[in-house]
Amino acid sequence: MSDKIVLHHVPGSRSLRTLWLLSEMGITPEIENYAIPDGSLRTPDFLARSPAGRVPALEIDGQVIYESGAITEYLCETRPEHGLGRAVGDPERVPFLEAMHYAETMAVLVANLNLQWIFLRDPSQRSDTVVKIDARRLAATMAPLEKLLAQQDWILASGFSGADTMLGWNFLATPKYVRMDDFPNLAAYVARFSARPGFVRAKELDGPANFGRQDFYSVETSK
Ligand SMILES: N[C@@H](CCC(=O)N[C@@H](CS)C(=O)NCC(=O)O)C(=O)O
Repeated sequence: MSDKIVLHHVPGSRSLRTLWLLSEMGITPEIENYAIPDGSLRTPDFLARSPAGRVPALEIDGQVIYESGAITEYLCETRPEHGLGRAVGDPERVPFLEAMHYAETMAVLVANLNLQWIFLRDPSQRSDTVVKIDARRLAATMAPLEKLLAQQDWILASGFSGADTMLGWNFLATPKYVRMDDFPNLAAYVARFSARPGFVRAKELDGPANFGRQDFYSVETSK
């Protein structure tokens, strides 16, 4: 079995969740970079690794895994010495699993907003109604986490875990669409995880994001 670990990655995208988790474990993968608009995620070679042409895909332990949540669970379960997962029977098992999936409840809203604001070739096709609704729905998913993080530093009360690498990445993306001033606990959480050596290392390896150059997108500011 090959020891090589290869992360198929788009800088700034959900594959940063995986890069960050690996960095927290002290693992530096080989990185294969792609870009969303240039068709590189739709080649037969890449589709053989990730059937919908999405990142992350991780080559590890002689197989390829796609879906950031599945990768997070796999890495935490197969490398328990890092203490970043919560196994069956752990009192935090349910909140851990909820975080894996809640992260995507939020991230699909970000993806829809990215599509509307950044990836549509013809901006006149953007729907003001849809982007307003999706930004409101995204803020609504942030509200319970804002409350939670008033009481604790990390997503799980017992400490930093894979739940943070899954959910934390979302708050690097949400400021494009939701004003973080309304979410001071989430802003403090971002500052807290940004200071972690594992995150700093992941950002060094990540490279500059190659999409979405504007800081904030809203119907009001685009008029
Ligand atoms: N649920 C998947 C979503 C993966 C996903 O959509 N990744 C985006 C980047 S953030 C992507 O590859 N987009 C390319 C595309 O939509 O063509 C996961 O969590 O891994």
